[in-house]
Amino acid sequence: MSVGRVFVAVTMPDEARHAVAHHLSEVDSPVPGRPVPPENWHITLRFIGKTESVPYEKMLGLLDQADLGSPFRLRLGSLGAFPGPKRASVLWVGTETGSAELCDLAAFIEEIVDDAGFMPEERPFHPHLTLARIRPHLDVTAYVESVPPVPASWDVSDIVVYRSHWGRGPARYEELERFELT
Ligand code: 2AM
Repeated sequence: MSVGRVFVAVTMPDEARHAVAHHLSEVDSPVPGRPVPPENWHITLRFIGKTESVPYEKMLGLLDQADLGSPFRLRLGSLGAFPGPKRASVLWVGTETGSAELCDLAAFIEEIVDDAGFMPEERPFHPHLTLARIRPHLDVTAYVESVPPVPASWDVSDIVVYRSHWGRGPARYEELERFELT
């Protein structure tokens, strides 16, 4: 049985969403491309994609037993773009503090996901919060350079397994499970 399209992410409190939204609203030009609505902002640790229930349940069991490490402080930082600001398809905000912890967490979750039977992720992990998706690609160098580092921080004390629902308009992310960092 299919569980749907699944990913594991770090979420953020509403105050941090407001802080980022307010910061961006003070910039002279609008966010380029198709902005992700603030309620959908998150930092993906592992995108899994279409998922069957057997490896999914195994992954949940492994996450439940795992020591995910201690809570840590995350501070957002400067803007950037994939594959690069000159030809951007994804505009993001990076992390100033907590990057190493996010990388450790992503590597740990990768092991769990692989043990559960999913295909390994080949692409390197870059912690980022996607602000906009851009089609066709645009040069966002001027925009990225015009935005001062984002003054938002919060304590990461859990990770969330989401299911994404696509239709008309923005995606909807449904929280399926939450696992605490202790
Ligand atoms: P992104 O923010 O960099 O686009 C839900 O779609 C989350 O999974 C998004 O945060 C997205 O990252 C991430 N993701 C990673 N690989 C993906 C893929 N191939 N298709 C869709 N989303 C992907």
